[in-house]
Amino acid sequence: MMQRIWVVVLLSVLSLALVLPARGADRPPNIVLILCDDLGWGDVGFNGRKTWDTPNLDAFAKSGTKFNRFYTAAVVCAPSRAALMTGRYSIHNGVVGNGSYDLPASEVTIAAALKQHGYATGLFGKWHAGAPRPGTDHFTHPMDRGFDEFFGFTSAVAAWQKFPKKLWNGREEKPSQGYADTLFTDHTIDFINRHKDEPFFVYVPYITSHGVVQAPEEDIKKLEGKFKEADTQHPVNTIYAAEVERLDKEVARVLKTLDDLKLADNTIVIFTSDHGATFEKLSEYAPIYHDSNYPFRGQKRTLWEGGMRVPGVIRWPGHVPSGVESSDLIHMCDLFPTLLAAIGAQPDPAWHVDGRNMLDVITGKEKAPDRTLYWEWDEGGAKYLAAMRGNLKMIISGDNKPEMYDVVADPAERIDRSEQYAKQVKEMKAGLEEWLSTESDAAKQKKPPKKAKKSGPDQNDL
Ligand SMILES: [Ca+2]
Repeated sequence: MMQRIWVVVLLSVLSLALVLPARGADRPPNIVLILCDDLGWGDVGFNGRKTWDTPNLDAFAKSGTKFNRFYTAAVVCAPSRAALMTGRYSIHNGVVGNGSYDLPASEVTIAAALKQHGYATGLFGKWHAGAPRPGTDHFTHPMDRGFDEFFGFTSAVAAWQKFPKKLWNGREEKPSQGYADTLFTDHTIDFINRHKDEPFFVYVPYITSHGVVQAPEEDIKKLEGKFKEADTQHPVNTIYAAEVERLDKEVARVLKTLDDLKLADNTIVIFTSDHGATFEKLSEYAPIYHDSNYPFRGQKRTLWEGGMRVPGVIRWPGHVPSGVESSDLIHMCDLFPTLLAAIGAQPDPAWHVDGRNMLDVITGKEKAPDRTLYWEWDEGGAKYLAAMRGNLKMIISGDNKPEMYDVVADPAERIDRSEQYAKQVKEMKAGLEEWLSTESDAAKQKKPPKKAKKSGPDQNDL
């Protein structure tokens, strides 16, 4: 009898050991998710930028793994952010464009999921996960979507301003003074300080380098005369560079806070962008001058690599290898299940998360699984479809026939190999059609396009 009791006790201890994640730390890791806005692949030193400096980001990239094939889920703000928040493809979560209605209430965000596991959650920056729903003139509030705290923008158009006159602070919009990204960092630091003794998730969607080209004077001054300018009174190329240098300093402040509080070793930090740089008028064409998506073809609102491949770094000391570059294919939707796996949890099957748990991939234990990923972009007259498997990407732009590129050998997508890979084109096309047939009712319910106005924000600039 005594022996049986001991066996039961031993088994209980063993099963408890299996349930508890093996981390060496006495609590699950904190998560800091930094998302930039329209920041191009080539805008950062760790991806080859030499005409301005991002020393802190470069050091950060070396302290973790730099993912060279990190793909966004969508090529404008709202659907990219909605997919990041839900781990679901746009055609499933309903936010397929900036003109789509806000993220449906039935969708579960990563913040809400982490909250279920005892995380304090904060968002400091730009929310923007769709347009206001019919009968309302306001956006879904992040504090209704799993965030305990919020400071920043809900609206995309308001977030064009780098020196906003007002910002949301919790449930209230209040007068604001100062550079938005600096204010977001201030609030992030304050949040981390207040929650240092419990697991926290902080989402920091900075607004660099989207919107009106503006930067703090000291950062512009430092770069004065460095770039050719059409208008020396309004040197947009210099200001754009200054924005990114300022971003570098803001990220450094967040990282320093983790160091000072001795939290860095138990914190996962992710740095990425919502999609590639824009070559449109709102940015005053500075990203064209700087070739911000170099070496890729295309820009925001296209499914060329310049629209969808984004800077991607993950740091988690002792877990994610440091000083390493990875060619594993990571999709933005993977972050949701991967982060849950990192805390020893998993998404509820009822949430139908599309992303894959890539914990063993980001920790360098396994190579990325063989799978085909899909993209759709259809808004404002532009239409693209894409599928990707390994090095091969099939793209259908507008009514053109499918093209096939080896995006590793030919990252600028210049050599169409659709004839050479005719079999794969056929397979990917069939896969795409099957994928598109899974479109949700929410995704089909698009907001009617606004009539063109002579002045005021243009939908195409969001
Ligand atoms: Ca954006």
